[in-house]
Amino acid sequence: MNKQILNEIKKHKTIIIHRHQKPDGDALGSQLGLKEILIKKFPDKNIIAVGNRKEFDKHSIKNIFKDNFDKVTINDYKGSLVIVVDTANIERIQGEEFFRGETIIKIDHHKTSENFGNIEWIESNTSSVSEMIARFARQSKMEITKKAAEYLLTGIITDTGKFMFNSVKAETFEEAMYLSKAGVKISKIANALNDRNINFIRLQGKIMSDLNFSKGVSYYMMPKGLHKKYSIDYNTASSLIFILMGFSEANYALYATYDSKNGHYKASLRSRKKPIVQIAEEHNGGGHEMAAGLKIKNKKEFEEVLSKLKLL
Ligand SMILES: [Mn+2]
Repeated sequence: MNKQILNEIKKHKTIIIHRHQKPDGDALGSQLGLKEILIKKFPDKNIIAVGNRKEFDKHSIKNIFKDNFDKVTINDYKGSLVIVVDTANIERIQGEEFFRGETIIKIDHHKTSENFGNIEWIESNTSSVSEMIARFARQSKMEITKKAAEYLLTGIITDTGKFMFNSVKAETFEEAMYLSKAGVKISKIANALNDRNINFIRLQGKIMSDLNFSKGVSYYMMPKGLHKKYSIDYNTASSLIFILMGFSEANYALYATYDSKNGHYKASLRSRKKPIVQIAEEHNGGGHEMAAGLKIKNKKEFEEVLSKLKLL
């Protein structure tokens, strides 16, 4: 797979890298890390990263990923290679012109998947796409600059819950070791990710005291607009499921916040026991075996998902 991808990279003058909307550390880490590595190896190529900083300017990862994104025109796509990272389905791709690429490569680690690439490299057992990119660069003997290493390591750290998730293997540490040898300061990443204000802590406290717990399932449906009372933006508010899994009796968690832009509840599922991805798939979602996302219409559907979890 490495060789095939490297050949495509060599063949194309313009390489356009896409990732998913509302990016997390892994989406940005793999996108911008790959861009850095390719610029270093192929200085004459036109390497473009699609997106904008607005998508994550309220998220602590903005402290790590400081690059501006590139302007891209329809002309750029002519004869180009498009690489889409960390994105399982077309709907989630940031940048709707991606399909105009001459060749499309998908690099992903999600379990649920929709085919859209001419070449698809999917490792659903690997911790992060950042880990895949690090291995690809290392095995292809491409130099990983300090900046690229910092990006990729941030991707690995965020997608593995700081090396605590099931997806962490010896290979994850192996790549982390190579990346840290490039001179990355772990404390810099830690400080950047710990950028939390008092409002954020207070909202966490509210969720901790109001969450429900029964039969091993921890669950919470945030009242519409509650996060605004704490001056916390929607994207941050919708990412707090870790609070529900923050105690040992919680085998499963279901967390939902109202997405007023799209008119539905955005929900997350987590498990410490049995896979839950199939439940997410039954409710307009998908993801990983033990961590998945879904869309829920109303309270009734929330209760439906909840009863499925309690029956596991
Ligand atoms: Mn990922």
